[in-house]
Amino acid sequence: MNRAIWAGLNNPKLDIDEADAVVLGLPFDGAASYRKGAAQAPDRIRSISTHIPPTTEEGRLLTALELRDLGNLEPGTLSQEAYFSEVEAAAARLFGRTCPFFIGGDHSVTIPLLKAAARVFQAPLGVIHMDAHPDLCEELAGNPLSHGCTHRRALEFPFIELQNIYFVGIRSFEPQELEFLEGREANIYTASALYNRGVRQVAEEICRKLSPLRHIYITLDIDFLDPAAAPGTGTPKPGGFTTREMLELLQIFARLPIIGMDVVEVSPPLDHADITSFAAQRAITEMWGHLFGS
Ligand SMILES: [Mn+2]
Repeated sequence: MNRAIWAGLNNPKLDIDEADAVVLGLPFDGAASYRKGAAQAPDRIRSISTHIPPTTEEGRLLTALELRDLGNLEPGTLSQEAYFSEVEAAAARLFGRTCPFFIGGDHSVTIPLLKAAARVFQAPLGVIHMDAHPDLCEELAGNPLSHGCTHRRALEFPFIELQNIYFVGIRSFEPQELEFLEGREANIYTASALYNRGVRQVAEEICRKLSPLRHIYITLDIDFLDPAAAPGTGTPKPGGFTTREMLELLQIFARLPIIGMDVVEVSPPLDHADITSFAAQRAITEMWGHLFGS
């Protein structure tokens, strides 16, 4: 791995136990239901990260950050099930030792990541899901491991409960998701609710509600953003958020005990001027500033 990536912060020789944060690319887009390309995101986001300064938007220095980019875990010719076993094993070697940042791939890659986190910590996991879609389908296009099924699968794992998942920015439902949600109490913050109540107020409320939990994972589907701010994604939904609003939310969520984060669904071939890759890079590096900056 190239040292120049991530503003020159990447230290390829760093021991994982010494790292504040690690990056692992998961270039898999075999479970995207509409348009693919997310497999190219890890390399594209790394590539644009060579030119940024090692500072945050608020002028915090990132130079003390102990960071190692572990490269990509390539799916090769593996089946989705076999690849996910490898992703789970790789993630289980990282959780608890460092703070892993995973770059998808489509949103299905979060399934083995949540499974690994629950297995490692053996405690109720809080999940903040920033996305246009709730990803609560039983199956989509015949695939129970579709990117639209992430949390239906996650709910099958121990330590992951619907009441501890916070769905933020939702503005698209499959009929089967509405059926699933009927009669269940889910923490759905629709895009309209978020817009009308204000992102900071909603984020504060989520932090309060998640405060009893010691392990919080953030999964950021870049289609949380409006297509104007993130056109390069497989299933864009107009009516979303600005990059500013995303960063405000992340700033508040960073007060929680974050055990890891992923950014998924960036599709460089569908992007324009790398806007979407830059948004993803910004989410990651600003989060480093909140968690580890000086
Ligand atoms: Mn998603």
